[in-house]
Amino acid sequence: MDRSLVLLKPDAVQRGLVGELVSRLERRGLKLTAMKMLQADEALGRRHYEAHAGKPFFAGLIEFITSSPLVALVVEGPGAVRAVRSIMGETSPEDSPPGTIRGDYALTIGQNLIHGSDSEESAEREIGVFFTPDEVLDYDRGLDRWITES
Ligand code: DAT
Ligand code: MG
Repeated sequence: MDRSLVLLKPDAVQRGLVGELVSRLERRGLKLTAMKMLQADEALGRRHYEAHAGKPFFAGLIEFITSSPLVALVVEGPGAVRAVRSIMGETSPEDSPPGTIRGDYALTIGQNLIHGSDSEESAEREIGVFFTPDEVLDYDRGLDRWITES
C-alpha cells in the first residue's frame, strides 16, 4: 500500500493545529500507521532535507525544523503521496487555494505548517529517517471497505 511521511512542523505544534491537521488527513480516508512527537536535532533535520542542501534557504529551513518539537506521522492509502500533497496545497501558501492546509492556515513559505513526501521513493527514504520498521504498525481498519475498492 502507498505511504507518505508527514511532518506537522514546529509552527503547527506551537499554534495548536496538530489535531486539526491530523483530522484532515483522517477525514480524507488515510490510515495513520505511525505517529510520534519529537525534537529534531540538526543532524536529523539535515538528513530529512538532504535534497535541499546548498540551496539559499537551507540554513533557515534547518533552523526552523529544529526550533521546537514536531509531530511525525506515516499515513497509508491508495495514492497516499498525491493525496497528502493535495491536502497540503502548494509549497508557497500564497499559491495555495482555500481548502488546503497551507491555503487555510499559512501565509509564508518558511512557516508552511506541514511536510508531505513528494514521491513514493522519497516517502520510503523519509519514513526511514523518522521511524524504525517496528514503529510503523500493520493493522486492519474495518471501515477500509467503505473507503478503498479492493
Ligand atoms: P514542500 O514542503 O512543498 O515539499 P520543498 O520540498 O520544495 O517544498 O521545500 C521544502 C521546504 O523548504 C518548504 O516546505 C519550505 C522551504 N522552502 C522551499 N522553497 C523555499 C524558498 N524559496 N524560500 C524559503 N523557504 C523555502
Ligand atoms: Mg518537499
